[in-house]
Amino acid sequence: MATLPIIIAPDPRLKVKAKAVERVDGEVRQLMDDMLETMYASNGIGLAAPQVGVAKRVIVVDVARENEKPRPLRLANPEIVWASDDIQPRNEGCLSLPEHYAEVERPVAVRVRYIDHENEIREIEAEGVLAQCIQHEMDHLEGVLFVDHISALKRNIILRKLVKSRKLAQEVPA
Ligand code: K1U
Ligand code: ZN
Repeated sequence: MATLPIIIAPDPRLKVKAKAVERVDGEVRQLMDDMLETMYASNGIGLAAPQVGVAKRVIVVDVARENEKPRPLRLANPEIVWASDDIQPRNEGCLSLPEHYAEVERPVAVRVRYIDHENEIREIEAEGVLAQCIQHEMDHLEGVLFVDHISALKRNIILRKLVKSRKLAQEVPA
């Protein structure tokens, strides 16, 4: 397994619609495992393939707390087949928008069909933080970031701050 560099916004690779995988073979399984390692190393609860520069419809999620046994989920070609009418705002972060957070409204519960790491079609029903995280990761597959759900004013403030920190990090010390 390997940890992969995470792309930080703004970056055109985060705005691309990812392509479906034909089947989950050894290469896709390796990508899923590398993404999980990258997610755990970054203290995240989810990660989507476009965040590591791979435009494939693959996401990983683990919302287990530190004191719980890990519960990794590997999902290829995820589709929402049902969403609750109940919609709630929750605070969101993103490893591609480090140190920025905002409230995003999403359905509280969803049923998701996907292909697992053994190339089997499965469905899960998720609610609360798991449902929120799966929807956030699925947005990445459409080139959508959580800042696309908030006002243009707040979005531009966050993106400008990220551009500024990238420039500062690139400055060579005198
Ligand atoms: O997509 C990503 O960059 C991962 C992102 C997932 C996510 C977090 C919060 C709400 C929805 C989706 C993160 O894991 S960012 C890290 C973070 O905010 C967090 C980490 C541990 C617990 C709770 C939040
Ligand atoms: Zn994200």
